[in-house]
Amino acid sequence: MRALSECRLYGIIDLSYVARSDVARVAEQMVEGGVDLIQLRGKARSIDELVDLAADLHQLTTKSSTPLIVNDHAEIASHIPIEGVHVGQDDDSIEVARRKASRQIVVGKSTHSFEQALAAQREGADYIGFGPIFATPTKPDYRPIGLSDVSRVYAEVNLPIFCIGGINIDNLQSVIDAGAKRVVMVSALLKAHSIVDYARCATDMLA
Ligand code: TZP
Repeated sequence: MRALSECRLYGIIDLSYVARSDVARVAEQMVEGGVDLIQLRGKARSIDELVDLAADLHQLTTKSSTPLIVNDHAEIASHIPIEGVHVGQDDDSIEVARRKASRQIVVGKSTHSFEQALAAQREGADYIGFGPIFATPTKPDYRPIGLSDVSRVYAEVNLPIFCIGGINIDNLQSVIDAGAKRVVMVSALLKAHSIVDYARCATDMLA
């Protein structure tokens, strides 16, 4: 399985953008375009539905050694061999997520400030999301934090850091110029005319 340290582009299959029937096609295109790490995110979906979807998805992602992360529900990792879970500030702690998974998995955490990033490192996260950098329709209630803390967080937090929030091909260079080495894309990638071409362009820029 690909190590987190090798991951630059993180794609999220958010079920508010992708129909259930389209999940496999989207994942295949992400993999073909060079997305390094994939998350399944289904806010308000039942655990049973997410277990079913993640099980199918994992059969596909595992062929390319692409780690599959599931948002929020660590217990899913006790049912199927996904590689990790991602928790938010208001979700389970990292310790609880590890306990619920009941085996060794990757645990990532969303952070929305430099202080939260440091705290996530102390708490034992394996990686962090840092943002939203820009305003985003995917998380409309969150105030964007901008680019000013990006270089500081990369300098002082010794974890893989994925900048997230409103990132697309048009502003990606500004995020890289601010010091970012890894990013998450959700809506930009999912709404792209060609997910494969869009992801290839992003991975080239992040190389
Ligand atoms: N956490 C911080 S911003 C965000 C999440 C899940 C959404 C990012 O989505 P998009 O569409 O890439 O702005």
